[in-house]
Amino acid sequence: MKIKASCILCLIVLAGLFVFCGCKKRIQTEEKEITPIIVGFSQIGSESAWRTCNTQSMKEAAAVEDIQLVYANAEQKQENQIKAIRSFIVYQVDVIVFVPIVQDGWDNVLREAKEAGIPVLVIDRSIRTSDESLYAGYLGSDHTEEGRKAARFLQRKFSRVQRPLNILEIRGTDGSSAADGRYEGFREIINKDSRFKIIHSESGDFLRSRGKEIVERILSVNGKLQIDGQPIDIIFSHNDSMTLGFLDVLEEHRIRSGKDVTIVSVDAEQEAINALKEKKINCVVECNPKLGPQTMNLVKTVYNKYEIPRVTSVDETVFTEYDNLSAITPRGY
Ligand code: GYE
Repeated sequence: MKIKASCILCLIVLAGLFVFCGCKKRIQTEEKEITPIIVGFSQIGSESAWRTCNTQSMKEAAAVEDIQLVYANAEQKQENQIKAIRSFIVYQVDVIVFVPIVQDGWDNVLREAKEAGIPVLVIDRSIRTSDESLYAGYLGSDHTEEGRKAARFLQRKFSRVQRPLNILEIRGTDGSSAADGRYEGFREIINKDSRFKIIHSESGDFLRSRGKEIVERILSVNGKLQIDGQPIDIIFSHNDSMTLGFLDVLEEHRIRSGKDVTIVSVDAEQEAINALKEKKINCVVECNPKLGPQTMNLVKTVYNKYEIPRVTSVDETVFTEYDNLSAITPRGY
């Protein structure tokens, strides 16, 4: 008999919840027993180091706050996330937190959560809905601004250059707010400057392997880092995993990344910061994965039936080749 992987995942989530709810921990205090808050957390998967750090931050922050986190890994599939959210509703968790893999397609399941009276927090990636009352609030980065920051660095770097500058863009997961925001913000600035031309844009799904494959293919088809005879001057990659995937490929072809080709990446994981220090990357736009502590604060607020802001933002910076890089504190992932 053929059992679908998604069914197995659902069963695991349900079984986990069953065991979990059955042994819901009670904390004794001097006056009374406190039942911990139960949070159902639907995570996208583990496509990047950023994501692994994000999951870890959530688990650690929940443990610090004595919040019981029921974690479901959707293995990069929206349908698995919808199933996980439905199981959280069945088991009446107190709060649902989820990272939407893509922006659209959540209204039905969110309506079910609302009817069940369970508040929902959207974190990291945002959603598109016609009914904002379907979730309590969003916590995460401004991905459009990250795209703008990447473009502003290029304007600064090439402020005295008059020749045309060709860009290869490697996008993250299409339909996700992270990739769509970076795509739009980048163009908003770049398109106003006639020197810059995006000659090729392709999705690498935020995966290290795909970043590598895309650049390998361009090199094997064209023999050089060029497309249809046009040299690639700049690579804008939507995350560090994809960037780190192609850095070695460039080296193998004796292309000096950071010199022969300018590299702009997003996230700021330690390995990318090291490459920035070695001048193999020119700019890294920070995107902070450590959302756990802020998420748990919002969880407690909505659990206690207080309102939270529609959007809670995260502090982020940009690291460039012009900065004092020795001052960067260890990234922790
Ligand atoms: O940039 C990438 C991850 O959603 C902001 O997802 C996040 C992105 C992050 O896989 O590395």
